[in-house]
Amino acid sequence: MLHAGNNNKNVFKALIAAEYAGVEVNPIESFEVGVSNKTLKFLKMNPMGKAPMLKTPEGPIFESNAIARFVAHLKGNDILYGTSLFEYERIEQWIDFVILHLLKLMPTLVGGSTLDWVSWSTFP
Ligand SMILES: N[C@@H](CCC(=O)N[C@@H](CS)C(=O)NCC(=O)O)C(=O)O
Repeated sequence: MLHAGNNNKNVFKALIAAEYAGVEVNPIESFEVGVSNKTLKFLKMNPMGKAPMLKTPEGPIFESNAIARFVAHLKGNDILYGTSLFEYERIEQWIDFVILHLLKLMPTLVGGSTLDWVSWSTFP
């Protein structure tokens, strides 16, 4: 069960990975940022108090990239993570490149404001 609001940009990565990997991930429809993530129950699973957070049978996972990677691996590495160490690292290489370089350019590319720049530059 994915604890996050439906319009949380950090959730899309996990949902896209889930779609490609054939994994069912269900965001909690009633999740309300600023309320649901402040409850004691949520904080016990994720002391950072941030969404998204994935509740698995083995325990909770927070940080959207970790959640996306977890989902991508669920049905076997080769579906989204290649068939060799080299392929795996090439995939990791492009994930890091997008996170560390490309996403910072998004406001410029889509004409964002200074405020957008601040929020995007702290992404993820
Ligand atoms: N690095 C984290 C960022 C998590 C984050 O900042 N989530 C925001 C929503 S996008 C949040 O939970 N805000 C609510 C709050 O801080 O109370 C991730 O990628 O999961």
